[in-house]
Amino acid sequence: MPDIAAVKAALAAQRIETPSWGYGNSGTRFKVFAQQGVPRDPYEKLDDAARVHAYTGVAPKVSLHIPWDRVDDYAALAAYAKERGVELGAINSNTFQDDAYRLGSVCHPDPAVRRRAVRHLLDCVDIMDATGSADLKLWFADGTNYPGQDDVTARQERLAESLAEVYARLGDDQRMLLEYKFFEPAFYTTDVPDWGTAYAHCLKLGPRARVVVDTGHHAPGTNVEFIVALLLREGRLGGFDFNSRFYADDDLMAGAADPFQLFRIMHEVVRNGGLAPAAGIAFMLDQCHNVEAKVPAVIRSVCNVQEATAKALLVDADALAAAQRDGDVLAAHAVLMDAYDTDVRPLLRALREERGLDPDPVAAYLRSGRQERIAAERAGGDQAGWGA
Ligand SMILES: [Mn+2]
Repeated sequence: MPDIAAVKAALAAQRIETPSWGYGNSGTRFKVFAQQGVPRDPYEKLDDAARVHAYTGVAPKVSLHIPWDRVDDYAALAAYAKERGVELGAINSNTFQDDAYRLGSVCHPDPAVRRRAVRHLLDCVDIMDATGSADLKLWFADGTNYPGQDDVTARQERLAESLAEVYARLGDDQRMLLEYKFFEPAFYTTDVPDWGTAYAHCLKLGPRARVVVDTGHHAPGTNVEFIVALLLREGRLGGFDFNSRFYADDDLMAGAADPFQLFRIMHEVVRNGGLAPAAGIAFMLDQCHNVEAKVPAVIRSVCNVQEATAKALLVDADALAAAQRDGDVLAAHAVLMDAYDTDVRPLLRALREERGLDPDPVAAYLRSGRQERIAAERAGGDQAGWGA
């Protein structure tokens, strides 16, 4: 059986990165809903992220999105984060909100548009230099809507050239994380639609290019944990964008729609050594709160990832291996399900208390009165929001 002290140590060492855009206003393509107390600038987003870390103890990093988190002095922003007990994580690029990008960015048929997009990506690396961020996270909205609209192969060539230029600019301790998504906003072809395309580009680029698995970016029924196991085996999994979905890229709270899938993913992570810091896996959230309050929703997601990790750590690896070796299908499945069916909440409550944290981070945050305080303090000004 797994050693509980070792399970607790692994859980205490896990690092979950929260997204700056998870604290701002968001919505659907129909409407962005404003909430009281939402941050008005990147500094206030960091204040929120710091509270998530303070209550959970496992969320010390914050991903930024450029230009949504644009500031004059990125070193000052990094210093501000540090003062609050968090640090800046991945820099997410944005090549999908300019009019110039109607037909794509790094895959656009016009070299001038491609240059503009690459320039933005290079600017993001400059920001990484200033913030100390190690990861450049790339997702491209590039694709086509109609057969014949553009040359699919030429688009791949343009993508490869653009990525190579940015990769060459990275420092030795910086990585490129390439995210895929099977459709949307393009509906006929997408230029990085799946892990295989991302992996092929990463292989050509070099060892510091890795694939990001956003759990909401697959066709229904896709076996995401298989992709995770394969990329880990190849040393090319860079990290996760955790969120959950019922239909498409729903960006709901991680672990809300399918906690069993999150467990199966974390089982492959644990099985393949992905929790060890040396594996370099970034456990990031990418969610867009819409109808629920921001900070408690991020806390909830962090806790959900923690619960799935705890269950994965409780899998009796020896018993599982023995059952698999014996070809005992039912026994092997039962070993996995025993771990999944374990109520890990007492374990996590105990772990938090041992670390001087409240056993129930969401309740503790709500009890603190901070939500009401920021609603009053942050009245006026322009709230940060999706698309801004
Ligand atoms: Mn994502």
